[in-house]
Amino acid sequence: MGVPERTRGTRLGKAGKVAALAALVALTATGCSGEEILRFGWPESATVEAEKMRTFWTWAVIAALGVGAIVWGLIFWSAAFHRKKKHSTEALPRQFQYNVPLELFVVVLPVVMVCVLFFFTAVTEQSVLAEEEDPDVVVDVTGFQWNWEFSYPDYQTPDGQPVSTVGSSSEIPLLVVPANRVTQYNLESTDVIHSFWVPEFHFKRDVFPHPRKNNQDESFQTTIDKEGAFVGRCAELCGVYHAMMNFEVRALSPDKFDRYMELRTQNNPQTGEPYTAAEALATMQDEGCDAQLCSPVATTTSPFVTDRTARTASG
Ligand SMILES: [Cu+2]
Repeated sequence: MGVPERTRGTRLGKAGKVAALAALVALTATGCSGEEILRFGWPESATVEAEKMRTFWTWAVIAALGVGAIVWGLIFWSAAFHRKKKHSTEALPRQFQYNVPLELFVVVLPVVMVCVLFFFTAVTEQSVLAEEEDPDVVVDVTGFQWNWEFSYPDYQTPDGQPVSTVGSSSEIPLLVVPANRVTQYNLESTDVIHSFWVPEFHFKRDVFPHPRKNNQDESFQTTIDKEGAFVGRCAELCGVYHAMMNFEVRALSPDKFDRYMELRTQNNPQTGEPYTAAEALATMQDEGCDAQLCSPVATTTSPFVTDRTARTASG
C-alpha cells in the first residue's frame, strides 16, 4: 500500500523546490567568483610561497569533497533504500560484521589517504621552507621590546654603517624589499621571544634571543609576487606594548628598490646625514613614484597612541 501516489508526487515536488531554492541561495547569496570558489576560503596572499600552500589547500579540499561525496552518497543510499520496511518482521537488517575483506578495506583505504595527504604536505612544506644559496636581498630583522629594526648588511651608508630602519613609538618601521626577487630574513631578538608575522605571507616565525637552542632556524626566504604594502605584526606576547610592535613591508619593483637603496646609501644634501627610509621614499614620490606605494609613512597601520593621561573616564 504505502503513501498514495498523488501525495508522494507532491512531496517529491516540494522537496525538489526546496533543494532548488537552497542551491540558488547558495550560488547567489555568497557572491563568490569562480576563482574565489577554488580558493575554498583561503585568504589572498602576497608571496609565491603562500601560493604553493594555496594550491595544496585547493587539492586537499577537492580530495576531501571527493571523500565527502562518497560518504554522503552512502548515507543517502542507506537512508533512502534500506529503511525498515513497513511490514517487515525482521528486528535488524542484514549484518556484516567479521567480513575480513571489508574490514581490511576500511582500514587500508584511510591509511592510504593519510599517506597521500602527508606526502603532499611534506613536499609543500619543503618547497615553502627551501632557501636559495644566493638570495637577492638579505635583511637582518631585530625584534626588541617593543619595536623592530631592519638592516641590510649588503648596503652601506657613506659612514660605513649598514642601511637600517628602526621604528619608534611615533613611527612605524618600513621594511622595503623588492617584489619578484628572493628576500632572506635573518631573525634575532635582543631580549625576549618575539615573532615575525606578515599575515599576507601566510607565514610567521619566532624571533629568539641568542644563544640559540634546539637547532632553531632563524632565517627564511620569500618572493613577494606584487608591489604593495603589507602589515606586519609581532605574534608572540612579549610584554606590555606587544600589541604596538607593528611594521609594514613595502614591496617595490626591482627598479624602484634599486633607486631606494641608491638614496639610502647616500647622504641627504638637506640634512648632511644618510637618507632615512621616509626621506628616500618622499624623494621617490617627488620623482613620480605613486603616492601610496612610496608613502613615507606606513599605510597599513599607524602608531598606537600611548598617551593615556589626556583621556577621561568618559572617553
Ligand atoms: Cu614582540
